[in-house]
Amino acid sequence: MSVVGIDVGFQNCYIAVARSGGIETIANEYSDRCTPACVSLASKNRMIGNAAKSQIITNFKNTVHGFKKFHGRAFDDPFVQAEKPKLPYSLHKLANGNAGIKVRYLDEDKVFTVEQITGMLLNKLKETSESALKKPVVDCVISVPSFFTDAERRSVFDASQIAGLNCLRLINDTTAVALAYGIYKQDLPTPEERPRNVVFVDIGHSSFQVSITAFNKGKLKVLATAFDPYLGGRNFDEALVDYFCEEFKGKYKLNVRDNPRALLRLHQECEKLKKLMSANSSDLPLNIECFMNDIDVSSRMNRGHFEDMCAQYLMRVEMPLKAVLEQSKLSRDDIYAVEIVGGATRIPSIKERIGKFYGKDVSTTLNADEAVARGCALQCAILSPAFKVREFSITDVAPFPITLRWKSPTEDGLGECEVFSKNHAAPFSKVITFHKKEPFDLEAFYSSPQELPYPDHRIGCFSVQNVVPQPDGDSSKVKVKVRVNVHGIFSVSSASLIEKQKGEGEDMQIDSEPMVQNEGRPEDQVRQFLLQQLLVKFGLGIHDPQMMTYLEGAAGEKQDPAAGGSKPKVKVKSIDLPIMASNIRQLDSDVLNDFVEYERQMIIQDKLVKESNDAKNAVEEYVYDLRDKLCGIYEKYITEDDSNRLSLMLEDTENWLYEDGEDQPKQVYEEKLDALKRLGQPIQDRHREHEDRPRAFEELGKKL
Ligand code: ATP
Ligand code: K
Ligand code: MG
Repeated sequence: MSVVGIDVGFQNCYIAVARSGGIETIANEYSDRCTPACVSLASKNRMIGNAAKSQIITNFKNTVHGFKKFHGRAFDDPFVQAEKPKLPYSLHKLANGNAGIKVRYLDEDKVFTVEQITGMLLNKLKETSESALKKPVVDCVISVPSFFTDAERRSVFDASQIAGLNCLRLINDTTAVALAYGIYKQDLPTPEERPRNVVFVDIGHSSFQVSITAFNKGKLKVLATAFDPYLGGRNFDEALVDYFCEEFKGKYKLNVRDNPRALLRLHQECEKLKKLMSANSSDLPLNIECFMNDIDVSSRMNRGHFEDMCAQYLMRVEMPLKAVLEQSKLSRDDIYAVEIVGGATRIPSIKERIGKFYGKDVSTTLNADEAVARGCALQCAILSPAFKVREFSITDVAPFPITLRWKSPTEDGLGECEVFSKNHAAPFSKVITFHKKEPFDLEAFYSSPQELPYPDHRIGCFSVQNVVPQPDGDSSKVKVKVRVNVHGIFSVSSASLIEKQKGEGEDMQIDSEPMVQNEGRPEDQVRQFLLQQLLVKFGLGIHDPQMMTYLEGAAGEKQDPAAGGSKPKVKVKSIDLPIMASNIRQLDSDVLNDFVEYERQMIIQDKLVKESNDAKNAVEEYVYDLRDKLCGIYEKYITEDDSNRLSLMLEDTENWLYEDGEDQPKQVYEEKLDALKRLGQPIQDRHREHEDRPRAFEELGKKL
């Protein structure tokens, strides 16, 4: 079994794998450890990663990038609407209201969901890891921003399934970084000692995340997380683009915003300039040849000016740093180190502000680009039964509080209970007891919409079915298990009805106030989750709520904590109740299956195109090679007549390659190559024989 960690960035993706020597970040076929989060659709095939990035300008309408934050979002979502005018490709409202991506593919208009696009990207990353490991890759751990809500997480998870991956955990970026930091540390305090508190800051292309994590030997516990989901390196690129657009309007009378190609080029140049300014505080040039209307443009910029231009963004750096410290209830003196990762932390002014806020120099112990992927691979190794790693327990947090609401017959209609408070440990399960005579619905939602970086605070509705009164007409005790699972996804995962046995004299309150009990250690959920994964492998879909019930029944409820305590134990019979989930934002299983199948077809199509291209290149190479040799080393081994005839044929083939032979199936090229080889091979053989003869004599001489 392979162990793979994937950092799916807004701009850059990294893969790390576990090998016997340890965790290793791997390079793709371009010897690049970074694979751009970019997918380009064309009339014959798709290009993904580096190949797609080179299409950004030439095929701008069909080259998709900057899509990570469309996961789980509606077309009408304010964030999506704000992004739309900035995108070189089109968005389209899907039947379910989600944002789809409209492109031309195989000479047809086609709308892909963001799950499909990320699925394509993940599939590429899967292939890259397969060629590095030289074996199939299925199990993996994928990173997501810590502020991703249920809908966004479910959407990324669906994407992983489209790519044929078995995602063992969606792990928060900063938690992956914390794991990469802590697992090899030999000098962590013992569990009895005060923990070592470390701040992790990750500022990427699109967002800013920070966590404070407490380490002891063998474990890490995230204390709090904070974020600015809309602050990242791209804001700084955009500030430069805005500035130069304005300047070129006056200086060259150019309306750059009307020309998507020029605008994309300016973006690329501004990003380069931004990076140069991180290393250099002097005046730097910006030159773009043939920028628009055959005009060359040039300008200058320096760090001081740049920082003034970006003051509004630089000002925002402090807020998450402050928020996370407050939530953790620690003081600056309690912080052992501030570790920074993510490309945008290389901006000197950002780095400086982070250090200044915590009153210490920031540390760059970790590889700023690869730490997330490495942490993912470590988590995958821990979860994989096939791999032996140091025991390390990870406790994350649920960043947004979650509330359940239900209809209550007694009160003014509604009952409500916050089941997970802000920064509650996760993964985690709880059991809530209801007293009910009939089936009931539980509405789950995020309790504080104002702090949610997502426009809809509803999570979903969970109907607890088959609830009946007790034979004596009393309400039944219904135990409902709610959980935030290893992916950070909430669900009402199981319910059971506790049947009163004869002789039980307990007073049942007809009361909808739930009793909340903490149940089990968080690690239990991981075990349950692995069991679930196992069942998925045996073909049981995880979209089936019935199965969820079965799973919980199989793995949980080893003992009933409510039955313990000082009261005498009463015999109870518990009946599992089915739960129907609705309004959950995830793909229906039949849609998902269609996408899985479609992805497979696209892979086959890409492979066909690649094979035919390779076969075509082989013909071309053979033509050039043989022609060279006919006038060179083969000259003595062919008659002039034959040579002329063959040359003519080579010329015909070359012309054919540019005309009718431009785009043919693989076999046509293979036949062409065979026909040429039938003529070329005898010449080559005669040449080789002649070359070998003196050598053979020499060898013979040596032996004699
Ligand atoms: P996200 O984490 O938001 O999903 P990501 O993981 O793709 O995005 P990173 O790869 O961490 O992002 O960082 C990319 C950003 O860092 C880009 O904006 C890039 O321009 C910026 N960056 C990289 N190197 C430098 C540098 N030397 N100076 C300034 N910015 C840089
Ligand atoms: K990244
Ligand atoms: Mg990132």
